[in-house]
Amino acid sequence: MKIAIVCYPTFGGSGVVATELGLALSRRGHEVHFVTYKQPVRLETISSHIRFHEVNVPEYPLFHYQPYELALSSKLVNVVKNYGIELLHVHYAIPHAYAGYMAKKMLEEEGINIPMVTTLHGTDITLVGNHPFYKPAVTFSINNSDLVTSVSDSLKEDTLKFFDIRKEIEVIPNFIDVSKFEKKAFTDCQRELMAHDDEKIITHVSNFRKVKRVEDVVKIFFEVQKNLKARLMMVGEGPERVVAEKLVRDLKIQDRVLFLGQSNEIDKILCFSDLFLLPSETESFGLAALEAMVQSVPVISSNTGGLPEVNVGGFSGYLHDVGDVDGMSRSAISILENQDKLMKFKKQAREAAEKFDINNIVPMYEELYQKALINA
Ligand code: GMT
Repeated sequence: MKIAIVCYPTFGGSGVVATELGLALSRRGHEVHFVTYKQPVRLETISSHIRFHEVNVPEYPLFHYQPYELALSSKLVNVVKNYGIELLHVHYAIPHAYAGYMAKKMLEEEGINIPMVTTLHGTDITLVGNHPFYKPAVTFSINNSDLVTSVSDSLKEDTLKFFDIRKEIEVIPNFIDVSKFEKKAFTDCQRELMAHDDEKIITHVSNFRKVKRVEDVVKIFFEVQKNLKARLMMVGEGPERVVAEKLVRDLKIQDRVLFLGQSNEIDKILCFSDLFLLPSETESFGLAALEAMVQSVPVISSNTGGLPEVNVGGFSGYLHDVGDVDGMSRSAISILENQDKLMKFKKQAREAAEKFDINNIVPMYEELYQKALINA
């Protein structure tokens, strides 16, 4: 099948999922065309089955805001026509579902009927899409997609709660390539560069937005390091990084906390981590938690949104109410201070991640595409 995937190319979870899906589909013989404004960060391999089409928005003095949706929908029309694309798969409703719908309509004028699948990822529904500025357009583009998926049951419920949706929403969870982590391929894990043998390594990875509650991460770590020797790795970039850095200085724990910025080596960092913290305000799925779990890193998270569908309480880690820093600190200490318990949770975290193996999930998308083509 020839599929065009529209996604954000940056470090966000939706872009990562879209890119990994495209790569997996190409390995299964499909031809995948990525259409976005920059080469997606995880799109390292270009092959005859993978193409990248850059969307350019020329500057013009009249434009206060660059009309990206217009450029994207025009690009989609050209890519569909020039490469014989059979299906559009747009990730993140804003503005991709809207632009995809416009492309679909323009193509219809030329006698080309192309089905569009929209995958909802989280903030496009819970934080941004729900805003009155966007809500009518988001509702319209979801209702006018041929098929709609969400990455968790919780996100499906939120979508039905916040929007007037007439469409069926199919839940297809995010996934991970378990085989990639089968053997400890990272012999160069180099834990010793980061911490001494008697220190535990705690990690947080995010885009450092308010919703991630990075101050809670620092506060939890502050409590943990009072009880045992530990270091905190803060990975990612975003507006809340300065806030977290200030708190670290105020608490005088600079020598134990490392801010690593955006990294292409997340696998390597997780490889030597003992515990992962994700105390988010809301999280439709929590791909970062799954990426930790597959590397046998237990997770302390909030119990919000789709997180309980990923992090199994008392098994792969612990979940607490949003903002319950004391509870999260106690759970973190209870895992880290007891080596047997840590080993047990590490094994269990990996076990819980296996349910989301890529080989279980990608065929669900293929089936959905077939359904879309039949109904088109
Ligand atoms: O976490 C973010 O703010 C980025 C956002 C995105 O679109 O990249 O992440 C959302 O989609 C991910 C992939 O499906 C999910 O794993 C994240 O939980 C979700 N983020 C939120 O719901 C806050």
